[in-house]
Amino acid sequence: MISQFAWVLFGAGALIFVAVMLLLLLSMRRQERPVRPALWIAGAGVAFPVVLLTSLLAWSTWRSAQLVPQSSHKALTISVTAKMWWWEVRYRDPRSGREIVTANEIHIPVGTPVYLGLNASDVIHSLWVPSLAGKRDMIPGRVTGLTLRAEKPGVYRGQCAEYCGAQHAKMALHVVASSPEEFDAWLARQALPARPADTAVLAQGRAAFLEQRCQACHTIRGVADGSRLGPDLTHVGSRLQIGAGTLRTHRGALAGWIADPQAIKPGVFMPASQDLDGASLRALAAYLEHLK
Ligand code: HEC
Ligand SMILES: [Cu+2]
Repeated sequence: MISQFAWVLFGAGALIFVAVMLLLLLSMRRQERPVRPALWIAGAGVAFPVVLLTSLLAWSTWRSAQLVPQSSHKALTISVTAKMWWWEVRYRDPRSGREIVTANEIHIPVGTPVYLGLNASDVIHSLWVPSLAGKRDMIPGRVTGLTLRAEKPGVYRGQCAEYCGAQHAKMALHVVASSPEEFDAWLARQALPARPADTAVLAQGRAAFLEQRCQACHTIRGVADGSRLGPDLTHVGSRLQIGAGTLRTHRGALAGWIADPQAIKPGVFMPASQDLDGASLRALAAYLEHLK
């Protein structure tokens, strides 16, 4: 639709340009005046542009009103909050009505329109998933919206498209489109509290999480609820990447991130845990990886 727009406006502009050039050529070759100047000015100088520009304006206004059918009506609604430098994603659990919070990954069912309510909590960001939709700014204190629809299952990468500080480049996200059944199963798993730590190593990892006071910023539902300064980690092991599209989720990446997030995303609002001993760090990484 946007390309149709561009072509119509470009075509009309090109026609006018060619016509003016032809008239210019004619006027240079002929000396006598075939039309009275007053008529010429009123006709070609006033009436012609008024009629043409008004109709183009009317047409483009009418078309742009159809451009974004922004409605949450009957569509699945997901809210996305942009933060420096990650994305908080919230769903409403259809069973319990409770909120499900995740990060940096938007799961959607294919073939249905999905309405994203967009907001930002610090500076202006912009959501851009090039394969699915245009950009939409995310502005603190204001809710904007964007309707997405994926026709094919797959993983679509998105990126913050409005400069928002040091780690703007490492503020990516993934839209995961799957069949409605798979989506429902995913949502049901996300609604569950964190998996229990049922081995000695996992229990050691969970203990390290609490000892290091990670819960000051992170929630693991069922373990430590509350803070939302950092991404919800209840199901962090199920996500494709950590650090907003920076590292693939696996034990090694988690350990590296926890030991020194500043080396991976300098300036990030998470302190390094350099006083963790090796065994506890490994256990903590294993514990987080197991939170599927
Ligand atoms: C001062 C707040 C704060 C503390 C304390 C903190 N974090 Fe974080 N953490 C963050 C923020 C903010 C992010 C998001 C960074 C980004 O991607 O830009 C983050 C990201 C993460 C991620 C990646 C999550 C994802 O989905 O991308 C993991 C894993 C993590 N933290 C684990 C921990 C662990 C384990 C501890 C304790 C040793 C800890 N954090 C302590 C603020 C904190
Ligand atoms: Cu940005």
